[in-house]
Amino acid sequence: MSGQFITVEGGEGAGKTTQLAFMREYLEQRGHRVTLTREPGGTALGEEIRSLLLGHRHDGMALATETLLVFAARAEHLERVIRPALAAGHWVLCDRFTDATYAYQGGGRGLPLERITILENWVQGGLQPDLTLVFDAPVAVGLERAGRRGAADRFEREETAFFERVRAVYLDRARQDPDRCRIVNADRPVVMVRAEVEAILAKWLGCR
Ligand code: T5A
Repeated sequence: MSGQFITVEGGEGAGKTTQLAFMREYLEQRGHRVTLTREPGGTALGEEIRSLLLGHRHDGMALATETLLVFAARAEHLERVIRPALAAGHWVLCDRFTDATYAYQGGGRGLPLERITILENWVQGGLQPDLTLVFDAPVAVGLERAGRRGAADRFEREETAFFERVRAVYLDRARQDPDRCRIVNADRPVVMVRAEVEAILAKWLGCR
């Protein structure tokens, strides 16, 4: 089987990174070579852009700037990591991708979604994830979990309504694209979420 592109999405503290470690283990145990990466970031340049986006040095950054930085990091990521890994037959597990831009810059900040689609078409040239898991939990639950990590980044300082809009866009996109997306109830203990993730992967692998 050729390389597959799997993304995980969801609001702050939904538990994506925790589950990605399990997903990697699950796939490697079944003989797949896995490239685990994240956005924004995943390359040296992308990680520098990440620090600009998440840090507080440019708190008042314009929405267009923020969105273009996200896609600049993504262009680099696709060119240097994602496309080469897929071409080499690796399974790419990516912590957030373009659904996050629709959710955060579109839903959260109010950027017209058509503008994101223009950038998506340019930068991705038709490449889309094969499977996307959307981890869904009430905003308060996710923020409480994320808050345990310490200092809030530039996004985590937004108000609750921002994250409610993010959540709504994620759920909307997942429901509109059921072939690609699976919604995971993340408001449960880690082991229960893991069991659902494994069941989704097992079923999906069985259909490939
Ligand atoms: N962004 C990103 C955009 O605005 N546009 C874009 O296009 C992209 C790609 C990235 C930020 O960038 C923005 C969105 C984000 O704000 P980040 O730090 O990568 O920043 O943000 P998150 O991905 O949200 O990282 P978090 O660590 O906050 O969330 P995770 O990965 O969902 O959660 P995780 O697994 O690290 O867990 C958080 C805590 O909760 C515990 C864990 O042990 C950990 O302590 N936990 C649970 N506790 C109880 N029950 C469970 N089921 C738990 N699962 C995990």
